Amino acid sequence: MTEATTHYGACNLCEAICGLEFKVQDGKILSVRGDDADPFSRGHVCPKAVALKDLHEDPDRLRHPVRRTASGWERIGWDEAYAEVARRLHAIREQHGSNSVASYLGNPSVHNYGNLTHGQNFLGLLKTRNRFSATSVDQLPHQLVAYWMFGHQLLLPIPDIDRTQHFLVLGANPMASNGSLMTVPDFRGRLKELKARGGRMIVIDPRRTETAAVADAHHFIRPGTDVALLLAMLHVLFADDRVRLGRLGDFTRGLETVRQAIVDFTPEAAARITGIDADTIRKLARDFSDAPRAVAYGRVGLSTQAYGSLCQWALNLLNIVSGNVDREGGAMFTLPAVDLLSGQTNPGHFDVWKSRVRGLPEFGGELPVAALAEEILTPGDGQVRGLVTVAGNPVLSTPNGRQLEQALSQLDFMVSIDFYVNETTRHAHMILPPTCGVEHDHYDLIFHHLAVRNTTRYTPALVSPDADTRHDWQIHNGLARAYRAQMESHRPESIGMKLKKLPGLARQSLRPDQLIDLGLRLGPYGRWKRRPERLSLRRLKQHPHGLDLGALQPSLPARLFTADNKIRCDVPELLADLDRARALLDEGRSDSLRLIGRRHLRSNNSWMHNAERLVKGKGRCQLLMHPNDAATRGLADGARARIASRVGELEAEVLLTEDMMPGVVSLPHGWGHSRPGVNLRVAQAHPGVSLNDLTDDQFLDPLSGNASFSGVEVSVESLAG
Ligand SMILES: Nc1nc2c(c(=O)[nH]1)N[C@H]1C(S)=C(S)[C@@H](COP(=O)(O)OP(=O)(O)OC[C@H]3O[C@@H](n4cnc5c(=O)[nH]c(N)nc54)[C@H](O)[C@@H]3O)O[C@H]1N2
Ligand SMILES: Nc1nc2c(c(=O)[nH]1)N[C@H]1C(S)=C(S)[C@@H](COP(=O)(O)OP(=O)(O)OC[C@H]3O[C@@H](n4cnc5c(=O)[nH]c(N)nc54)[C@H](O)[C@@H]3O)O[C@H]1N2
Ligand code: SF4
Ligand SMILES: [Mo]
Repeated sequence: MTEATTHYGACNLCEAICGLEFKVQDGKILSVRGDDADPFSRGHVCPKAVALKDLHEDPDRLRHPVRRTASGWERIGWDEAYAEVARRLHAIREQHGSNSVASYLGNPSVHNYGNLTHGQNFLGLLKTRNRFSATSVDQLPHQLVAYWMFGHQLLLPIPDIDRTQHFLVLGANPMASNGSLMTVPDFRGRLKELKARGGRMIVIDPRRTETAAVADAHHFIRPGTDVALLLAMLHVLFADDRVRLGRLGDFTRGLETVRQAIVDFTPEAAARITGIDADTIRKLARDFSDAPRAVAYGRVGLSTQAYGSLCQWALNLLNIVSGNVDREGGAMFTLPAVDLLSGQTNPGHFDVWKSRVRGLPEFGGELPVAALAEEILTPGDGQVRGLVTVAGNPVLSTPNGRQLEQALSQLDFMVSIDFYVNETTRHAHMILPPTCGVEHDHYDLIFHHLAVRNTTRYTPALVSPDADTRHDWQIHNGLARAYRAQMESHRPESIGMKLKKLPGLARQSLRPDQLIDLGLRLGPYGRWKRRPERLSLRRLKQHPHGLDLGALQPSLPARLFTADNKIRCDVPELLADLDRARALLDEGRSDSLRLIGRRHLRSNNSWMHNAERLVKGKGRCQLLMHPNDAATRGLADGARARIASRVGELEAEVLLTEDMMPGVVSLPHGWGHSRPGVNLRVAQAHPGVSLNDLTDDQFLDPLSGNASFSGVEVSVESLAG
């Protein structure tokens, strides 16, 4: 037995990227705790961190490639697996055209940098228009609006929470989620500091959430009506002559057009549908405008709704009109050590092609995932027959999961890069398991871009991988090699073509950490920029707790990517979409029950329910409902109810609480593990039901194609009666 050793690294489970301290002995993780010396997370952790150990030890985790056979999953070798995937997908493409193979990238692909650096090596060869990801059930409106207003889909405004005095939060619950598009380890601690310096937090949410509970004020809002609230607040700022652009005035255009376009969005009109009275709306606007430093922030509850893009636009406008963009304590932009915005990344493009069946627009080369099932189920030229999924579980996480499940079962060939046989991957013909979080090194390519301070940190692998697993990036490279061999055997390439492809191939031969080293050296704090930090990977490794690069700094207009280097407020697509929001004002309030989701600190989307320590105790998949709504339906606390929507129905226990707005019910997503063929023994013992068996693949933000999870119309009835 060797002595226990201590190691440091960042947790890659959620966007907070907390620093962790691990004790390891003989390849076994003895303990996991917060790293007090991490200058960013300051020792913060949540209960999920220890699940990194559970994940590593999980007997249900796949540790070698498997092929589905009539009698179950059969172990195969890697080379055989790569060759078969390449042969099957290539054959489908040869016969049915390039769009007949689709791909879906799930959320953890962003939390594991090898997927970002190497993911396109194979997927890029497929040259399909049918590319999907979790983006379109999440932050697509943020990226689309950033592309339109600031010129780049990744130039996202981040709340400067450490210096603001007024934090307006819509549709986010950072006390449970630990923050999103706002990498903010220790949210609770930072909020305490905000309050200690006299700042305030105001929360707008149809549920009195964990975050609302610690806010200075909370207002219920009818799901899906935030667009009216935000535009009415803007209306007030215009009407009161409170536009204070400050230095933004030099590089902001189109505000006058906006002012004229939103004149109908009065506080009175908004009050009718939001459930927030007109005086409160005026006060919300004036308090925001009076604060010396303020920032409005909206996340999943604001983007996954039928007006998601308009909401993100109106939110940015509120920050702009009050002079709070690119200013201390407002909405700022990061300057990360590996800067994806300088050169290599796609700033975005919109509606260059459309989905075949419904005509939904692409954004940045991806189509909305709500269209995936119909692309598989609808016959015709370009029908999807092959699918590659990477780190995703769309059966549980995209709208109308039952329909998608049916579609997956009809595919000619499906391969999943994943270490679990879950509700999605059980449909695959082959599963290729990558290493888990503690077995590979890591650098947060994305989350340093979204952080409330400029920081950088490299995480070495903690333990050696199992002999027969591969890193995600190695799997992508293995598939790329095999696929290229297939292409070559069908259509040999000329020497000239081969020479042309050399630079790409050279890039593929580098490991992720070598690419990060290059990115650090070339980056804004890099060795090659002659910066005092002189960052390279070697230098960064001398800081095992990470390196703080300072508070966010004003960076506009230089950092803008728009053609005229100005912030664009009068985006034609968004102005045109206002007609739809006006129709909402005219509709008035509907009396039907509206469904929303929720997150729990001990859960992480669909995939961490196989860790006993996270799921034990009372189940968490209940329907939350206001007592008045329950009384009219004859439902007592704890009763079982049938919940039905246009697309499906399910049964759940109801939990009565005044924390719900009357007329709104809530069910968490990511549950529903009782489907046959799943191999997650702990999760199957706590299965719950899937919220996305009720959400609707036809209910979207039609402008972006993002799923609308908030405000799905449902009926709830007692099962007893
Ligand atoms: N109704 C409703 N639906 C929602 C949401 C909601 O609020 N309400 N939220 C949406 C949001 S924000 C998101 S991001 C999506 C998430 O949706 P998805 O990304 O589709 O689902 P996850 O549950 O994150 O699935 C993660 C999968 O990745 C695998 N995995 C984990 N780590 C790795 C790794 O390192 N490599 C590989 N190859 N695989 C790995 C896991 O085993 C699991 O199968 O769900 C969305 N769905
Ligand atoms: N513990 C845990 N942490 C997570 C995750 C997890 O599953 N579990 N998932 C991670 C991922 S992928 C993401 S994207 C982030 C998400 O991070 P958040 O956006 O902070 O997470 P949610 O809890 O979904 O917060 C959305 C809030 O919007 C509210 N809401 C719903 N509809 C509306 C509406 O119409 N208007 C308004 N104003 N509010 C509405 C909901 O009640 C909810 O409180 O969390 C990440 N962190
Ligand atoms: S808050 Fe997120 S990053 Fe921090 S320990 Fe929990 S899961 Fe990991
Ligand atoms: Mo997400």
